[in-house]
Amino acid sequence: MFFQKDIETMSRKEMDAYQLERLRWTVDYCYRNVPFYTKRLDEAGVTPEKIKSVEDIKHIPITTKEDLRDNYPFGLFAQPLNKIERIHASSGTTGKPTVVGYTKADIDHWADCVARIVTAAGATSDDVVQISFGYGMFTGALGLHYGLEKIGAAVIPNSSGNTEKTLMYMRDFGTTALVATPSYALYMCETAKEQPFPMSDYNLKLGLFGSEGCTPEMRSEIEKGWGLFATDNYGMSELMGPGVSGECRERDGLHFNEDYFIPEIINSESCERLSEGETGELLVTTLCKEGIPLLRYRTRDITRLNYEPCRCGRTGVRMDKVKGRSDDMLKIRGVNVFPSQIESVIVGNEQIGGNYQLVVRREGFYDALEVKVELVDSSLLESYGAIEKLNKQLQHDLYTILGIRCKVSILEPKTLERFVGKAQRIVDLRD
Ligand code: DLL
Repeated sequence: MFFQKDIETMSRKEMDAYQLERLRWTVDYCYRNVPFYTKRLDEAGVTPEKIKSVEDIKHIPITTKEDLRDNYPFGLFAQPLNKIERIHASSGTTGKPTVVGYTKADIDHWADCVARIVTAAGATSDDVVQISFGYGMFTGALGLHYGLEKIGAAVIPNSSGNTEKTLMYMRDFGTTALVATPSYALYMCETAKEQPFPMSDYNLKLGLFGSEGCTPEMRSEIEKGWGLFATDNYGMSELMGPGVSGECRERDGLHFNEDYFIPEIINSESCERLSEGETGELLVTTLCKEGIPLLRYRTRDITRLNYEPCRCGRTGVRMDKVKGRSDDMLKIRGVNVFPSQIESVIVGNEQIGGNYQLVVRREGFYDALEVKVELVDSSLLESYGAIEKLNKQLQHDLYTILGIRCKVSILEPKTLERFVGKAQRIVDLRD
């Protein structure tokens, strides 16, 4: 079993001492190997000697995605390419991707981080795991792949797409665990139910989901559909990929791999550090990375940290499920709207499916939000009264949760696009 007790149950005092040593190492390593950081740290007057406690991290300048883009492709690498064993890139849809490189040690550490988290989620060497993330530049598939191999699971690298074949492998190989985005796991379930095979032909017990948000309502829909136990896994290519944090069986926050990463929470607008327990944007500093170490990297993800030990016995800090991103948070008529809030209303309604699309338009001086949803049963369309009632109900529920009115369009089943990777739910038609 890949439970690293000495690290995972360390006291806060021991972890602080460990992190302090690694933080000093990282600052020094960045200073010596990355000209971008030499300049940044000089400007800020930060030297490793000035870091006397983990708290002193606040004096280090913040690194952003723009810094990575400005230094595209390899400008922030701390090692020459002959020391780099693997290159990945982010899955961003706009502009140049952010490129990351891993040394041999980075790849080993990455596998350890993932192995720890999937073990906490309940995966073992008895599992047959199907990886339905896209293999390629995306870190999700290979990250989980190496971590699961490390714990001795039988890994099926079937990638995303070709859903019918994926389902055939799942039935024929007796797959016990599925790795996918939650939206793809739901779509796979929808497809499985349309096929002439009973759901009892599947043997799934564990879902290792991640790479995008998933509301509790959507998670329970996936769990009911497949009859599995689902955990949430968080990560980011710039930091490593999956393996930054993940849920254990208690599912009471995502355990952070604190010996590899220091998390902080800041206010997205002022960039001020927030106190323990406050919700804000996650900043992460890598502690062991050689290929591309990052100091105080802005993730744009909104969450909260909890330093209480977990019921599972692990003592490290846990982060809440990501509430949304500060940059895909929609501002509608001055109100902050997170797609996850809308998702919780949609998935909680039994007459409509889990797929939805949010369209934002400018109407006159105002922003208007349209929420497109799909019916589960198309026969409802025959009753105008029933559709009208459902529409009013959804508008009311959305208003209650968002505090703004929006238009609801109820569509026939399976009209909206399906995604095999991260779902793209927002269509913003404002300039
Ligand atoms: O999505 C890494 C990953 C792969 C994590 C597989 C977990 C499982 P990127 O493609 O660089 O990396 O996207 C990173 O995805 O900043 C979040 O906004 C979002 N994200 C990742 N995991 C979660 C999650 C991978 N569990 C960006 N919940 C991050 C919500 C998530 N959002």
